Amino acid sequence: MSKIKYRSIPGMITVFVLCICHVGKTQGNKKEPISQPLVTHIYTADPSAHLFNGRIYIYPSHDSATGAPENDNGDHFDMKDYHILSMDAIGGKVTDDGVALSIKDIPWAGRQLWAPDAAFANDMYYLYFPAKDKMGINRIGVATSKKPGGPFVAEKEPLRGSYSIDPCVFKDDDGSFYIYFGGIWGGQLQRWNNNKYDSAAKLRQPDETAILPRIAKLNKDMKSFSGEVKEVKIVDKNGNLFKEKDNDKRFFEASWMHKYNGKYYFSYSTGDTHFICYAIGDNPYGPFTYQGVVLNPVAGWTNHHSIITIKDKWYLFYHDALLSGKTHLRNVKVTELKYNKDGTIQTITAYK
Ligand code: FUB
Repeated sequence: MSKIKYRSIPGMITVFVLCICHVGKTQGNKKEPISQPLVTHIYTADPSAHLFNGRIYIYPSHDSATGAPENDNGDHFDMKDYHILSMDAIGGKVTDDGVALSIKDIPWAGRQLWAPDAAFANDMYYLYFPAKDKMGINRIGVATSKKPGGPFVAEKEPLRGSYSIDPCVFKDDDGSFYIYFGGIWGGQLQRWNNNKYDSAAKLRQPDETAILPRIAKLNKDMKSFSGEVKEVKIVDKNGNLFKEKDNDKRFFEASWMHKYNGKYYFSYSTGDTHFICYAIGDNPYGPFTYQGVVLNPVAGWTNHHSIITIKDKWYLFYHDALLSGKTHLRNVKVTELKYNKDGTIQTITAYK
């Protein structure tokens, strides 16, 4: 997520232009959103959806206006707890199971509970979440519950060897679990090279290869990494890695993995260009070959999603800031996702 540039002058202009475009689309030109917020009693974002016991569970960030100042560190994304949403079917009544985990109950966390994900294994539900530790370094934690809607109890320490933001936990058909993570700019991924932290490390220059998301296999305990954290290669059709200047295609944040017809689909946000893109590979580690756009930019600055199948249909869960008009106060939504015969995804625009 942008913690710096979209608060700089060019970034502010980008946000302003995007807002104007969306207002124009949704009001001036009488364009309407294709989906309504799933809930409006709280602001929610970054929806990671799963089907557990035949019920749809959505693990979102819980946006709130805490009055934290807007600054280069993104302090106004000051989320303090998680609420889990669930429903029997798409279009059905959405239930909010209340506070599932609060930052005050996470011993290692300092602030900012950002985009989470969840998994089921060992007769237990695992909630994976990023937060800044007490030193201000983004780490990924895990919490457990016997129920998919929580409440969850956090481990005393973050996952050993974890860093940055936006965990996505994927279960492969052989029962192995993998965790994808990372986010540049405010997500601090640029500070991690060869899994070592350098607080002074800078963002890449336009002609340098883009920073890559990360993957680790999870051990059976679901609370530790099996082996080293690796980079996930996203390449163009010629097998070349993207450069930083390819910022309409290169990885920024919001990893998601799903499998379709035996292929691995890695999708992600391009951040400062606001697309959800995807790339296809033959195994969980990649490389993944860039294919195109899943979701065009939405109202607000951030774009973050998940993709799951329910009863032979596929769905995209996403968020936008149409209702509040404020980048840090978002609402989660869902719409159907369709494939072409060749396995490519039909691009979605969230406004008619
Ligand atoms: O919600 C906080 C952050 O905003 C997430 O971690 C990013 O993916 C962006 O959506």
